[in-house]
Amino acid sequence: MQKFAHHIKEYAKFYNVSEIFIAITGDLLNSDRRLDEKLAMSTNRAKATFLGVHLLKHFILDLNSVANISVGCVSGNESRAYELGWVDIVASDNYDFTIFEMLRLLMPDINFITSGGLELVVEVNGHNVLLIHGHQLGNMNNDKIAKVMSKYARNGIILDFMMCGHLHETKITDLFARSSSLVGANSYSENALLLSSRAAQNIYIMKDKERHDIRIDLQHTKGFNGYPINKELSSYNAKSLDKTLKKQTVFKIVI
Ligand SMILES: [Mn+2]
Repeated sequence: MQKFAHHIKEYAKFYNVSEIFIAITGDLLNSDRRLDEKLAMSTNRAKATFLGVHLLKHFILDLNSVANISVGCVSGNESRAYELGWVDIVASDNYDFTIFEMLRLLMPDINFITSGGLELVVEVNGHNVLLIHGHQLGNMNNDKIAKVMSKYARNGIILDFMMCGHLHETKITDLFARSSSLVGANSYSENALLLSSRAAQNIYIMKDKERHDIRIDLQHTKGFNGYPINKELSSYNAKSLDKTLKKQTVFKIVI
């Protein structure tokens, strides 16, 4: 995230940007309903929620040092608290919504926008942009994208652009873009979906009538130490590389 913020700030300077909209497209937390996920989890959902809030707070403040910030959020499928749902009351029973609302409480000077559900349309510098997680979009081919666009057109909203995530692999086209994941591939995307991918995120520069889409590679983080959350990591008892290496005996008997 810190590396991503570094590159956002570089592009913001290059394009003389004064407003940044952070689009959170869901799945801030992984699910723990499958055995694979249980074995790979670093901590439980409640603790991961707070760690997510701490990390995103640092990220937002970092970007806020160069521009005004708005944040939008939709819910994903993995981050659901209970069941995957399609009505807002079920869709918002989701850790994405929880993390987003905690950030809103923590940061009253930042503009937070959510529909509380699975889709959100935001006008960014004249571009009508749909935020959607992507589990609704199947293989995300052009037919699916056109269907979503026509659904909105029937309600009088002409979408200029759609952005999503979900598949952990970058795809950028003229009217639709998907971000990879900050964590890169996971076992599901790599071994079940057979998608080879790298940690990456996208930046979209919205100019008056044009858009520049940029993929930022985040696979390697050399030179970045990360945001200072060591205190929170230990208080929320997350698994760390250190903890897996250091085995301490409870009682030391010295003779
Ligand atoms: Mn997902």
